[in-house]
Amino acid sequence: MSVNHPCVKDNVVTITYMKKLNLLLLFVLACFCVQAENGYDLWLRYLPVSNPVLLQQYKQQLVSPVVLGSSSTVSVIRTELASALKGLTGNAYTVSSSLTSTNTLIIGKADASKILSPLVTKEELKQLGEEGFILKAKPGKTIITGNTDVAVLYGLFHYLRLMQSNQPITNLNIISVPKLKLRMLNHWDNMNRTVERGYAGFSIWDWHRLPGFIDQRYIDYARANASIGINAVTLTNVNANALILTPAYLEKVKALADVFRPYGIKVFLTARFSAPIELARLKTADPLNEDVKAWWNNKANEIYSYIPDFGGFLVKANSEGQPGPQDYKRTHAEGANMLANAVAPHKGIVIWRAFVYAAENPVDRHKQAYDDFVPLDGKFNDNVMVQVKNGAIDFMPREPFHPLFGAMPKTPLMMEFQVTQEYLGQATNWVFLAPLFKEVLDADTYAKGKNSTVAKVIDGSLDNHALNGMTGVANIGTDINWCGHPMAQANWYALGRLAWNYNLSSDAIAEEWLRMTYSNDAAFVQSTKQIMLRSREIMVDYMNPIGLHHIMATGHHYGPGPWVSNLNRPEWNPVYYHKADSIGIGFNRTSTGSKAIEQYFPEVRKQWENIATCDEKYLLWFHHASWNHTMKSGRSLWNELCYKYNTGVDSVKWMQREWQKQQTKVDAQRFKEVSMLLNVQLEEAKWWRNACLLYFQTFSKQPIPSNYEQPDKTLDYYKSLRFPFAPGN
Ligand code: BDP
Repeated sequence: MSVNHPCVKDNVVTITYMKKLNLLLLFVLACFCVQAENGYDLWLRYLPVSNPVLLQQYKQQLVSPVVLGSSSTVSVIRTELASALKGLTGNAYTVSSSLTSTNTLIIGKADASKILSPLVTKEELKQLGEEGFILKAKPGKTIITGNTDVAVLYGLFHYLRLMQSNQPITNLNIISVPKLKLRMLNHWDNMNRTVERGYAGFSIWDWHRLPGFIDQRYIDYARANASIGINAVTLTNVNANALILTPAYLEKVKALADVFRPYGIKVFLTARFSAPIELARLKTADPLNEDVKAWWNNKANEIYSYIPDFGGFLVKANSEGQPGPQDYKRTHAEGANMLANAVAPHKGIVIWRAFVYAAENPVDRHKQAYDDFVPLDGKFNDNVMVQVKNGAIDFMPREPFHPLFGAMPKTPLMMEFQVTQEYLGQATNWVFLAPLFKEVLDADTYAKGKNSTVAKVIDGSLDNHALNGMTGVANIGTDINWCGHPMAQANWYALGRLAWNYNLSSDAIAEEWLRMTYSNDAAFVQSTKQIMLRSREIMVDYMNPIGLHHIMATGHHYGPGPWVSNLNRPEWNPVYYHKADSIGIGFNRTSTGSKAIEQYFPEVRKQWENIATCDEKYLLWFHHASWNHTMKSGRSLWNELCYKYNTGVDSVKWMQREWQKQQTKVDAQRFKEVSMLLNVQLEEAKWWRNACLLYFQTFSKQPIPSNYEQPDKTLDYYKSLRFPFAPGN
């Protein structure tokens, strides 16, 4: 339910009053249905509560709501509350702004009224910080409060979530404080509105019509983010264009920042390191050059004159052809600190990416970021965070956690996940990513003994860092349902929820998302949740089982391409990663191979370094295993590969069967869309299986066991497939 719908005009003038009314009603209903079922409303649908007992309970509590205070955020709270209550209960509530003794729902900052303060203790308020909230039931009333208006907005969304997912709202006593301070989305949006690795249409930033035209989408985007606690966004691609830093574009960025501010969202920009050369014709972008420093200082001042609460810069430097400090023989720290000095007077920060690897460097790509960054630990300014991808290669369907986590105790490390499914089926496959995110966050680095999880590294608790955060590369575009695949919205949702509280289970996240986005029907939720929870493992099976990785086709990364070996940079070729030969398959990263395993702490190393005991999820990640290597199942490696690929395909068939059972529970449009996409997913799973097994068979020289479906095309056929216009590339 977008809050500011364009209103429906009565254009039926010649018919009788009753007919007119009926028609109008139908028209409004039709509009509502179309609007409601195309996915645009995300998890903020606010559909009528169908359980009469609950509805009665809710109505009792909602008799007389009041929202205290006055700010742009308070206005947002009022509008959201009124719209949600109307949707959920069917009643139009008047949300008052002054407190009376009869108010049953009191919403506002703790200092907004003398009445609110005594209802919560000083200790509780202290615990909340700036963004935490309290939902508390007192005799005859419920309060939603926090120390800031934005905290109250978060509290409201939590309260609405309870109703949307049919939870009781009596006797509430909830204190919720975010685990991470920066909860972010990185848009890889180009200024021409294409989206790098975007599979949901074009960029939602309509640069050409900004700043004059404010698309309703910006507002609904901000609402959606606030509802899951996301409080920061970078608008532009990490492969940056310096033009975003020019006055004409800063005006546009300001317009977006103004829209987002009431929702508690700060704007960041990506900074192209060579901008002083490109925009001001300086001869150099050397971070130690005085003119360069002055240029960035002035640029920062200029940006803050437009956007006083500008978050800062996100930088990809000396990676995949991007300019950076190493072009001038300076370190990443010297580059980051120069920019950090420019934004420091304004309380801005610099987020410097650790995703670096160089074509000239013959060392295993897995090791390069660690080699570059660990020596710089302690050399970054206080307002710099280093942003590390979850794994050392690149957002694979499964990767061991990045060895940098735990290895730079003096530097706040920020987590970078990829929400857009570049390597995970793009917009045709249904894959719920919370289990992937959780697997990484829960992994133990052993940096300070047992229970030094990645989550504790990034929340700053392991090493006492004030700055901390987590980001996701956004999967959002102009598609009516925002994310391409109707089920991909769940990944945006999961990113926000886990950044708020990484202790939430994948199960809980899937359940709340399904209830709000689809239906509270218990049987539907149960079955569909199972599909979601298994979906990532299913994809690993038919795409990259047993630790295989980066065997996608070139460039667009759509579909299999394990045979690719002709790209300029060795580490861009899939053959670099699987190393299949007549003896076996897999990348030896142990002490007899690239030694990448030595970048992990000894307790972690122990889990993986012995081929006989290595967790088989990572077997081919760390070992070159022989085709006849005996797996824990008793099968040979070759037979296990055949088994995994076929299990993956069979499991997609299971997903289809389970989904078909939901037909009566789901609206027609989304049911059909998901059904069609599952058909595509099955075809793609078979394609992956057939192409990979046929190709690896040229090395193993063993048959695909006859109990499995045999490939119906030749390897040459799969090799010949081309997708020149695949999206996101
Ligand atoms: C890779 C993407 C590429 C990005 C790069 C990055 O294929 O488009 O620019 O990551 O994160 O996964 O910088």
